[in-house]
Amino acid sequence: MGYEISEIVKHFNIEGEYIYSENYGCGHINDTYAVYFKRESQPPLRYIVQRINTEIFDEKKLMHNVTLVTDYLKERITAEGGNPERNTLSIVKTNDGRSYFEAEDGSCWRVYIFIENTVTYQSAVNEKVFENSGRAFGHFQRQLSDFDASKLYEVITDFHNTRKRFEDFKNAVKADIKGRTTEAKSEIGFVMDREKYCDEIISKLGSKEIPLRVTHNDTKLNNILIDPVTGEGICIIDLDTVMPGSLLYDFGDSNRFGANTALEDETDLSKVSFSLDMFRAYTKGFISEVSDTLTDTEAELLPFSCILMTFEVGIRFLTDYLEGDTYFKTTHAEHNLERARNQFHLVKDIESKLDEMQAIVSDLRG
Ligand code: ADP
Ligand code: GN1
Ligand code: MG
Repeated sequence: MGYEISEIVKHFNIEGEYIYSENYGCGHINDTYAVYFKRESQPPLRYIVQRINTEIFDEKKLMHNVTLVTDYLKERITAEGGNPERNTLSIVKTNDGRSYFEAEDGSCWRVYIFIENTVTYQSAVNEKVFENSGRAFGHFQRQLSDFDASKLYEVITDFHNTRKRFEDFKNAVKADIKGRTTEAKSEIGFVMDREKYCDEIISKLGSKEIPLRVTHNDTKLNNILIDPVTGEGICIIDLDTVMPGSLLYDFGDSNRFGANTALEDETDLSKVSFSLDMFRAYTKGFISEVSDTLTDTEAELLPFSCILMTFEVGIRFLTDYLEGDTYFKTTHAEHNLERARNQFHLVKDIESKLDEMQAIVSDLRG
């Protein structure tokens, strides 16, 4: 590390005196710290300090988007009678009024107000919490329904273009730069056998059979802050990938993560399955917020979206494994391969449950 958090935070408009910082959260992309500050005759205050992953993001475009989205959401939240300080992220500006700071070594930093008295879960602890997360992501979708998407940069091109992800994967197999294809033979075969999935949603967006909306695009359960007492969703965070997309991406990705009966990197695959009870809970919460605008074609594709998003992330983990683990944070050499195996196991389970999932959707839509 060529930087000291105590030095970085001096460039931001933060009240109080630096005490200490600690690594925070379980995100796969940015480096996140909770940083504590002492104030006169008041309790200490903490902030979220993040080193932006500039391998993945253009910091300028990223923070342009996050600023626009949070400003917009604050207005909406105020109009709804919510709390704009707690119900969306608040960017702490630098001393010269910018949304991020670029250090001499080229690292880029941003600071958010720490939203206290909330928790993030790494798995769905109960159906109520997961239903509430569905409601919160559905509500987020509604809040952004009138947002002018043309103002946003596409910060990661083709983020949920599964066809493009598949082509990148095939190139990685062909190049085999780390000599890892032998180890991943059966997973590679799994992906090749399911190529047909790739175009299902992207082609319907292209033909306008399903509407393009402004979506979150990374709706994991740990990207929502939850009230630990009531279990209600307080704030949708990780707004880095808010871009035009399909509501199906958000729905499918939440279930990929939260309806998995195990963690995303569980290696004991006998623990990995798709919980229909969790799926029902999430769907109930989500539909309660989006039912006015959800089209019949979208509704029909809700179950399939869970397959597609699980398949897509599995492809991304596998591609990253083949390319030498340059994208997702990993803790050990096989980590991405293990994650891919886990996701593909889940894909198979969802495939066997599609009819039941469709019946749940029909039941909840009434
Ligand atoms: P990444 O992009 O790496 O996933 P996130 O922005 O999701 O990073 O942040 C990682 C974790 O930090 C979150 O899962 C959450 O636990 C915590 N976190 C992020 N922002 C805040 C905030 N404003 N207040 C409290 N906790 C936060
Ligand atoms: C990353 O940033 P984080 O950890 O919330 C990734 C998602 C993947 C997810 C898999 C910008 O999410 O697309 O679905 O890991 N985010 C980005 O856990 O690539
Ligand atoms: Mg995150």
